[in-house]
Amino acid sequence: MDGSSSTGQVRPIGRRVFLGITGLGLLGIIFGSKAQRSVSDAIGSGLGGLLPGGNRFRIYSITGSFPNIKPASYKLKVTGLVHTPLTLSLDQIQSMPSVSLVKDFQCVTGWRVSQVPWEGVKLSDVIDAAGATTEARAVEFYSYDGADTESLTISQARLSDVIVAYRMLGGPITTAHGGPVRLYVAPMYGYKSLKWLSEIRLVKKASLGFWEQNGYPVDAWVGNYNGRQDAPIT
Ligand SMILES: Nc1nc2c(c(=O)[nH]1)N[C@H]1C(S)=C(S)[C@@H](COP(=O)(O)O)O[C@H]1N2
Ligand SMILES: [Mo]
Repeated sequence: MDGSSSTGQVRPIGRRVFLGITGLGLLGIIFGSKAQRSVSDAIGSGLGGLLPGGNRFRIYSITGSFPNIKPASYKLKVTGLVHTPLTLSLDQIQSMPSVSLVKDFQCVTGWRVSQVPWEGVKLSDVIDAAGATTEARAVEFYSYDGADTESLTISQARLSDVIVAYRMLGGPITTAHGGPVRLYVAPMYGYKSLKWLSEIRLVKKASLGFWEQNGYPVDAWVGNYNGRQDAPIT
């Protein structure tokens, strides 16, 4: 499996197991501890032990493996209802105006990581670089894993805390966390933050993404979920 050599004793739970025996609650594909970067490791926060779940990311992959993408060969396509379809290299993305955010990351299954530093470019700037046509009402996202898909409405996609991220936790986004480039949709549950982003496609109406086909809400605002109250991401 790509990435296993750098992550120690990794034992991913992949798609076959999920489809065979689990529901979404167990889809959490939890890798060995070396694959996880906690905020306390990365930025020296002492909060980790106080939060349920230990303030740690769980590393998720629907496929049970990681696409291994060299930063120098990474490409992001912007397609669909745009005036100028684009294929952007990592250098080109990084030469656009950048934004830095420090915000919590909340998975719908309950774990939360506080005050994660993120850096990237606004999704709305990427959309504007290609020029959405007036017909474009939604945005679909595709992953180099060939499995995960997501979507947002055009107005959600234009929020200033929805970014095409290339740094998190104080460094380049690792392969396990979806590098070189992933989405970070701050106000929504973590399943919207698609990893190994390959394509942004402007459409009239979005088709259901992977997690939505499996029962998660299309509008994933962090808040009340299944009776659990999650503090909004501010
Ligand atoms: N390509 C891809 N992106 C994904 C997922 C996935 O399995 N594959 N899992 C999602 C879910 S449910 C969460 S909570 C976050 C977890 O991010 P992490 O693996 O960096 O902790 O990634 C999201 N993006
Ligand atoms: Mo999640």
